[in-house]
Amino acid sequence: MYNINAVTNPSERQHSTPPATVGSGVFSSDEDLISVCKRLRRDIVTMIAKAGSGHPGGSLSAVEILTALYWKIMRHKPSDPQWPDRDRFILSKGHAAPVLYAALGECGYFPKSDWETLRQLDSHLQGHTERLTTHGVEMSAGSLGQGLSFAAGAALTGKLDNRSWRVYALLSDGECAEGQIWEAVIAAKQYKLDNLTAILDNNGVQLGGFTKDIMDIEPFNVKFEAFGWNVIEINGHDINQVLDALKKSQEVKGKPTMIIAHTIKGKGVSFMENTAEFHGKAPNAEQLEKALKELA
Ligand SMILES: Cc1ncc(C[n+]2csc(CCOP(=O)(O)OP(=O)(O)O)c2C)c(N)n1
Repeated sequence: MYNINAVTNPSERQHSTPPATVGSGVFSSDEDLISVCKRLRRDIVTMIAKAGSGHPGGSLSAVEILTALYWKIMRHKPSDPQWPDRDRFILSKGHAAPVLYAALGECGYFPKSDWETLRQLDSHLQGHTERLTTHGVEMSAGSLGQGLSFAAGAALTGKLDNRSWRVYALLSDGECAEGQIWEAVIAAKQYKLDNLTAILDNNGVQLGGFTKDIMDIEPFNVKFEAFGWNVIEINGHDINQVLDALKKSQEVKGKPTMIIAHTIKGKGVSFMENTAEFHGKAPNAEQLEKALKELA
């Protein structure tokens, strides 16, 4: 197990030597991405079931987005998580940590067996992401609304330092009720952050029900356009649409891009789809078996 030596004061935690699992190069894979997505979904439900708690719904909705980013779009080195020239991925919806842990584990940032320790006290895989303990995690998250500000700051840093790496940030629709998101939207346009691509996992469901019933923020497209962003709308479960949108965002000059990805919360597991029930609940043994059958 990847142990952080039971350091209890988070400020004392350090990255240990990265695991040399996939050589020293930039990650690349020719694997069929639809198979990768299925595998990530199986990883997610399995690790959450083992932990007995966690957030399957918003993890499953983002699978194609992370697969496109980590398998095809981003330049990153699992053997060197702090590689200065890496593209940065910011998971603003930190409760969806399992989808990021699944992608990072599959890419070789840490042994896959670490998933079994999800949410345990001495594990580096906490319920919400922690930058100082998990290889590949760029931002400690969990308090919604902060990730776009962090991403805009990173993108501005890249511009000021004249670096070619890009920043990708994943937001969620319920999260957009946070005012800080809109402050970041304004700032990213002001600083012409065309090295920033944000992706909105627009699954329409949050912790306690449908987003439109709790705080209706739609329509997103005209709002982001009015704030000066380039906006692309896609089906977030069509991997080719996700790839195309991400590539297009790399070509845009003078403004940031928001990809509104229409997704389904709990995608891939029938009884988790489009419901708040599995926002933050682990499947029991019987439900896990059913989920894995559906994801076979
Ligand atoms: C600032 C803040 N308020 C409330 C919460 C509690 N919370 C955790 S997840 C969640 C719902 C998130 O829904 P959404 O943003 O749509 O995410 P997704 O559906 O993609 O899981 C809430 C309210 C939080 N983590 N942070």
